[in-house]
Amino acid sequence: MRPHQFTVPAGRLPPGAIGHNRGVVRPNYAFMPPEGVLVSRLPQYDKTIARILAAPVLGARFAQFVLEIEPDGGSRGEVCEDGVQHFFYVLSGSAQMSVAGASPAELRDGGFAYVPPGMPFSLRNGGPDKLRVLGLRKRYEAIDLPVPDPILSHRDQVPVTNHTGLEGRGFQFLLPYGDMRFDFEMNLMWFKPGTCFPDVETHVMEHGLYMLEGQGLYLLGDEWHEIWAHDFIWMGSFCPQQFYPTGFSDAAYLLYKNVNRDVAL
Ligand code: UGY
Ligand code: MN
Repeated sequence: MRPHQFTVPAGRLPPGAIGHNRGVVRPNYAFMPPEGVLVSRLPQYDKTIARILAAPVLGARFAQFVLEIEPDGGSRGEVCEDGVQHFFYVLSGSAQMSVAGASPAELRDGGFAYVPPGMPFSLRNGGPDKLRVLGLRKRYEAIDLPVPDPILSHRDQVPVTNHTGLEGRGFQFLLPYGDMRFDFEMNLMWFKPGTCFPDVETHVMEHGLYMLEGQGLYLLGDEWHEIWAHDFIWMGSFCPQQFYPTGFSDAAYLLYKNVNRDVAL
């Protein structure tokens, strides 16, 4: 019998506490289902809990997190962090977002914002429901080019492309692709049922992956993991990786990837 088939009184859990934990943390990857990611509170946000998914203590060279913001909550005044870029993607609810140098905007599901290093911003819940936002912080790797401008947009404004020639793949590059001012990408990756990567990838770039829709099997190192919506994966440099969608509907994830910079020696 499976754990969810046992009837248990209110306040008790079915058996299977160990056998049904999907999460793993390894030296160069981590797979985190949301149920185990406990709550943090952050001084710069009011009426907000944060679920921190990736951080330097894990091995990642960036921080990634989900903010759950109550109505009338959000950043306390303006947030500004020297040398650090922010990226926000609205998972559900309505965000009032303002970034110095850009017109303020209301961002709904699929809306996103890029905040250049050291630029003040505010992020507030402007609706009656809880606001859920996926956030990312990354220290900017400056080169001999001006820093990027702020961006407030929506995924519907970004074309779906497919450079692979493989049926059933779709890509949305939320940040300008190939623009050397940017040192990371945030890409929506779409998969029709039956599509998968042509090869196992092994590359220097790191990933933070947030599963948005659908389900599938993810190869990390030499282990397969079953993943579905709301799961998070950190992949360190040179972590072998492959995705096989399963199920009957499209699968989609939002993928952080550090790019456009040479290896630091
Ligand atoms: O672009 C990428 O690195 C991407 N194909 N990797 C991934 O989805 N794990
Ligand atoms: Mn990859």
